[in-house]
Amino acid sequence: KLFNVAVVGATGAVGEQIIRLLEERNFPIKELKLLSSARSAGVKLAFKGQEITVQEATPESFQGVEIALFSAGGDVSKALAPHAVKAGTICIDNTSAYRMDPETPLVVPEVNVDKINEHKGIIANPNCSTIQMVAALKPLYDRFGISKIIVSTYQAVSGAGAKAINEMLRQSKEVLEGRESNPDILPVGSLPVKHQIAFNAIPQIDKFHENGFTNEEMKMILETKKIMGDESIDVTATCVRIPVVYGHSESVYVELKEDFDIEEVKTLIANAPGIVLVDNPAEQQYPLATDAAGKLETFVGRVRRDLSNPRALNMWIVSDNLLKGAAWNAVQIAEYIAIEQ
Ligand code: 11C
Repeated sequence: KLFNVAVVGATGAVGEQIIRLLEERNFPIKELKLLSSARSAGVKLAFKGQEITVQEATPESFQGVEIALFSAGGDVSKALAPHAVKAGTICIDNTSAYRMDPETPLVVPEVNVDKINEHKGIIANPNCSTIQMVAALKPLYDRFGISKIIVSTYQAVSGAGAKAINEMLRQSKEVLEGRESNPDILPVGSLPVKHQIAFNAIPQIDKFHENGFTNEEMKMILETKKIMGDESIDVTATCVRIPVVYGHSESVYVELKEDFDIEEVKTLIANAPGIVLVDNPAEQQYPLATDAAGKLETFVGRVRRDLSNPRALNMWIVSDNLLKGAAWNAVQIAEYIAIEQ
């Protein structure tokens, strides 16, 4: 069966990757509709040797569309996804708009693919830093159970969009040339205070909640429990922006519920779907953002038993935040829907 597919946010960093993956994976498409804000409408984008003109996304855009992939920001999803659902479209939403809605499945196919069929029109794609962590921890959860996760992230500027990439590159040049650098976007475009990202580490991704955690940290905490389907897992997170373009890295401490053999843990990780174990300290081999960039998999290394808690592990998890963290996870969900129909 071939599908009428729409990409909402087609000209954005994630939209661009979605279109490339739909082409590379030879997704069964009858017609591809590319949608964006009025500002980007009229732009022509290539798909399988054809030029497709981007149209403005409106509530009427979804007539006849069977699958829509949204990545144009939470406000656009909130405004348009209900119209798409009314038109009979299955929406895969890359934004945070519906993730914690109890009616909406939050899916990482390697973890909870069975939830896809419970959708009521919308399937939410989790936050990038959450996806790679739960994908890597799932085999350990299934075998030993997990009681606690402490994660610190080292997140790429591409997570904050193309403008943040440009800002980091511009500032790096300014600093190297001894000029003053004027932060403009990071840490949060809509907040008044800005910080230099070049040659720096900023412990703020998204706005602060009253509890002292940032929104990115709260996403990691709440989404992990929902995807794993286990509210009893204690999760705490510190999310940090670093001057890397593509690929989020994470230092993860995880307490298991049962005793484990470290070699079995490594084997479980190495055999898990979508995960590559890169763990050879003798040869200085471990996951690097520069190696993960452009790849679909999640890379895990530095796997070691904790020294103070023998039931705990430490590890390093890296993945391309625009691919497994966004576009690829969404296209994977679309592939499951296509197979089911
Ligand atoms: C970042 N994780 O790296 C964010 C970007 O909820 O989908 C993704 C925001 C989201 O800044």
